[in-house]
Amino acid sequence: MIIRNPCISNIKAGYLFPEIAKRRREFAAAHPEAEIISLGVGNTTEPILPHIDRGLTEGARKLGTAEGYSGYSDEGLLSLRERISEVFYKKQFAPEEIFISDGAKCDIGRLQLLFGSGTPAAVQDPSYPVYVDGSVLIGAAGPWNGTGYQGITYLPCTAENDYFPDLTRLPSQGLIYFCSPNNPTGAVADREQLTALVKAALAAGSLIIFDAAYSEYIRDPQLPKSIFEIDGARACAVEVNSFSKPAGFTGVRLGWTVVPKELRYAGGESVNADWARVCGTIFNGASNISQAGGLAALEPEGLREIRELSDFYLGNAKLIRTALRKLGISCVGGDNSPYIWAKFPGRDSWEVFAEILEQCWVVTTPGSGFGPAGQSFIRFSAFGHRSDVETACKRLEKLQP
Ligand code: PL4
Repeated sequence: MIIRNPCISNIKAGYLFPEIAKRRREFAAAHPEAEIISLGVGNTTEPILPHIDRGLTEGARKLGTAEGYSGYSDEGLLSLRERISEVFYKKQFAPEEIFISDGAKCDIGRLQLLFGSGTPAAVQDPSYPVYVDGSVLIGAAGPWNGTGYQGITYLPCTAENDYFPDLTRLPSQGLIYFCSPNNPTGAVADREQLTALVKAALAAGSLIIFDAAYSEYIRDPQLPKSIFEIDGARACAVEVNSFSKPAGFTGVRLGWTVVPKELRYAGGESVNADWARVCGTIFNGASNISQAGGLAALEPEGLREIRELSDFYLGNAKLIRTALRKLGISCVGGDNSPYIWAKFPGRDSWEVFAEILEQCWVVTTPGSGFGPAGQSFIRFSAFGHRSDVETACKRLEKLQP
């Protein structure tokens, strides 16, 4: 029979979110009376708001007409790429530098393929598991050495360093996955910190994959929403972003990646040209309907709706944070991000996850699933109906911190 891909054998555990779903199913099967509420996976719950919804339905309707029909749109609608440049980047990028995708996670996977198995990587610890698991799957990292995967530099981000890593440990000529606002801690790097990151990446000859999937949750006007607000970033960074969390497109699927033209490899070749080559080979473009929705989302009324929707989830975040603090549980995040990062000193994350599920019927995400520095933490997601969040907060009072 065919031999298993050894990179897959290197993966230590199941992917975090299906593992949580499995444990939820097992608990529900054993306790059919439990009315479970999820503050686990960061999955949007509220209906798409009317203007954006009209964009989507109109996009679908047009496909049924001779004048409005369209087929493949590999690199994305020109009008959408231009509008993204205008809304998010003060028009600093040409349309050829913006690639429309079916979401940030899918682009992270394709970026991993672009840089291949020989490139070392550094991650914020804790961080979104796709950076590490995807690196293992393509053979850029692994096997597991007891505390982490070989080939990955884990950069602890804790209260002690203000959730910003020690940049002296960056790999040379490697990838740096950096997510701000961070999933799971909710920490947002300030301008000074991102300037230091860009300088360090340039000095190390490394490339930053900046994940800005939660940028529309930033409310503090002093905090940068994009790595491209920082001088020098065009020579050392790509940015992935998404309509999932701001517009409720987790199921619709739409995102984008910015790859500046001046970004070069050590040998002088263009990263932008290679990215176009990789995407052209293994991706056939985002859905035309999603893109029509994305265009509506970036019109003034759509942007107002993005603000309204993200304000709603931030309202949930405030309720969760307040409830936890009232119980004496120390936590951060939730002010410029939809995640609250709560500490349970000396405890195992999965044990606390089980306790919250059993005592409160609330699903959370164990911090250790985001990296070694996440041990003893729990992530609470603010994506939920308001009544569910209120009920969950009430039930959390059963916890003994
Ligand atoms: C569960 C930092 C959530 N099945 O929807 P996309 O692909 O545009 O964006 C995904 C994404 C990208 N970057 C960051 C993210 O946190 C996410 C989504 N993360 C979470 O609970 O951490 C959903 C996870 C989903 C998944 O595996 O992505």
